Amino acid sequence: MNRKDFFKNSLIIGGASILPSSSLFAQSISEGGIDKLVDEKGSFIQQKLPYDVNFLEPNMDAETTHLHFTFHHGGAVKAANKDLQMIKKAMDENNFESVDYWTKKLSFHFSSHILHTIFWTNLTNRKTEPTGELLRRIEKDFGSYGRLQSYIAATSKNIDGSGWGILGYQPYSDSLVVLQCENHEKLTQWGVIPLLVIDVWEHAYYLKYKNKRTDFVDALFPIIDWDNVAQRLETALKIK
Ligand code: MN3
Repeated sequence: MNRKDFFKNSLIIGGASILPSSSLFAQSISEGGIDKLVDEKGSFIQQKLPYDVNFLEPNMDAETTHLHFTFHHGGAVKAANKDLQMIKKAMDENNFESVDYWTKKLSFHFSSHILHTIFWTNLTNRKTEPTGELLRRIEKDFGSYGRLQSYIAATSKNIDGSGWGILGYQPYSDSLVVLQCENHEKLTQWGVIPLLVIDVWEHAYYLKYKNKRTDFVDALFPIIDWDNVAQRLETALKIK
């Protein structure tokens, strides 16, 4: 290879290393961002909270943020690793008697890990609003930003038991959708990529808001980081 070809090939390799658009999701979850949920060995890991525990005061109090992140999110990560080990053990020992139990648990715990990770990045202490492509799609799919807010608020407040209100991008219909997720993993539509998630498990609000889930959901709207939601949509559209 002569010098000219060498540089030409290097350029192609260099270009490839920037990653085609289909790999943007892989890039965002692998390069040290908070969405990196798994280490090189395939074990689940929890990144640091992207801000101090008092960053979301007064809407979300420091003690709740600390307990929620450390014990509820952190506990799900530990449990997901155990589920994974138990599935591996069952396969190694060729004993599938209780593998369905661990498979269900893994779905529950890993979904918790995914949603909590997104949840922390969806919140901020400054006022933001949807703009650009996100706003255009909100208006196309829900009529207006106000109508989406009403829709996702009602969906979140009225979940039976524990769960999440979710705004996601559905690639199969190329549209934004609202989901009412029970626990961490139920009532999804296959393929949906979560963009904005609202945790309405009691552990998210009981210290400050007691039994008033409605007040908590209303208090979350002013601290939603719509810039983060917009970035997540941009990535989701590139994956598609
Ligand atoms: Mn939670």
